[in-house]
Amino acid sequence: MIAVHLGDITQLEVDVVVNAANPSLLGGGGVDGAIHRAAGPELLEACRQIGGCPVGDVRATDAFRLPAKRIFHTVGPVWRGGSFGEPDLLSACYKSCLALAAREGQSSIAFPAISCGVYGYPWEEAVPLAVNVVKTFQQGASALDKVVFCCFDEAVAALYELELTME
Ligand code: AR6
Repeated sequence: MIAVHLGDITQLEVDVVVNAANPSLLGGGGVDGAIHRAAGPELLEACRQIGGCPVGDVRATDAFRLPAKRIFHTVGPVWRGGSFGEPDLLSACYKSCLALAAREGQSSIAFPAISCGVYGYPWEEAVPLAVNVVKTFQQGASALDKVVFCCFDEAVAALYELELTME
């Protein structure tokens, strides 16, 4: 199933919480800052040991003080107008998180609206892209039976709901 949740991703009781990180993995503002604050300082140490992550890829850590089991740190593209490969890179974020969750045998995952804050990706474009990638992934077999789109903004949540009702 695919669900939409309006609220704070750090509170969700899912197997995997996805973080919208930057290539250093050393924390920042937005959802990244909220996840680091809620998980505690051990998260920064775990991220430091990983040593970074390219745009479109994912790195996993424990979730420390979050109710989740794992945090998947993915790095979305910075929006530069849309003709610099941004859609492919944003798709790659969702795909790499879903594939890793499947490899780990996780059954639930929550995504924030990757790149839609500081990185400036228009959410009107990012939301349909995210929904399409997840729907396509769910046509294959995996243990992942719940995907949550978690957002802070009612308009973004409403667009997710709308996209989910469309074929
Ligand atoms: N729960 C759910 N969604 C949230 C939360 C939360 N606690 N906090 C923010 N959002 P952003 P980006 C939403 O800026 O655009 C960081 O500094 C927010 O409303 O967090 O990928 C990193 O270190 C927005 O819709 O991520 C990078 O440098 C969405 O999460 C950079 O920001 C993503 O906004 C990444 O920028």
